[in-house]
Amino acid sequence: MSGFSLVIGNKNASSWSLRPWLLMKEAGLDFDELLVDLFSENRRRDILQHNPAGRVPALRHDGLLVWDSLAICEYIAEQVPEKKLWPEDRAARAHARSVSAEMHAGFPNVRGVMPMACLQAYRAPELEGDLLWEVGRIRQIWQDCLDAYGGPFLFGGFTISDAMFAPVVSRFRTYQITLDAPLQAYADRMLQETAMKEWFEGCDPADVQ
Ligand SMILES: N[C@@H](CCC(=O)N[C@@H](CS)C(=O)NCC(=O)O)C(=O)O
Repeated sequence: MSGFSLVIGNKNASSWSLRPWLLMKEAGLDFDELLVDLFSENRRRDILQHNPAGRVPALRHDGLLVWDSLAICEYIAEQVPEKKLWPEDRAARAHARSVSAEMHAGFPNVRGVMPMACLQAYRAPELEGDLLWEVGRIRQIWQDCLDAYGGPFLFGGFTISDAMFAPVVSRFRTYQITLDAPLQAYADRMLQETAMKEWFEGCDPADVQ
């Protein structure tokens, strides 16, 4: 037993689950995975057995329950401070927290029009209105970070911010969203991470919204 148990949804579709799962893998943590089928008619009952908030992901550790993807990522960062899952520099850390919170709370059009479907390849949606603005905002966030911290990840080494944007990287591939070369290089770098590939290997293409 590793001591960590992470409750997650179907890997092909559960963007919220991917974030802490990826962070824990990148941090080299050993953990048990508990899978809940979000496409089952019993999903609410099944999730409630783990989390009274009725959502995945949720983490059990040391007698504690931690739920919500960003709260779990924060908790993990505290468990392994030597992994520097937030940037060490105060200003960079404030920046990383801001873009992570922005991703966590925002981008409803990206979520709604382009649900995560890791193994699928779909035609690009019409980029207009609020969707165009949100995609442009993500491009801007990534560009600002890569310019300021020099890559290869948003804040240099892999941080919580990369985990928070990982589902967007997958969505941009699925929906063929074009990116300038430095941004595509970042997305490709993420897609080539061993842990991302492991997540994709665990996906079932039948699990689509
Ligand atoms: N803000 C939450 C959102 C979690 C969430 O919405 N999870 C979805 C799956 S990706 C869920 O549990 N859905 C269950 C349901 O709708 O019954 C987080 O960051 O963890």
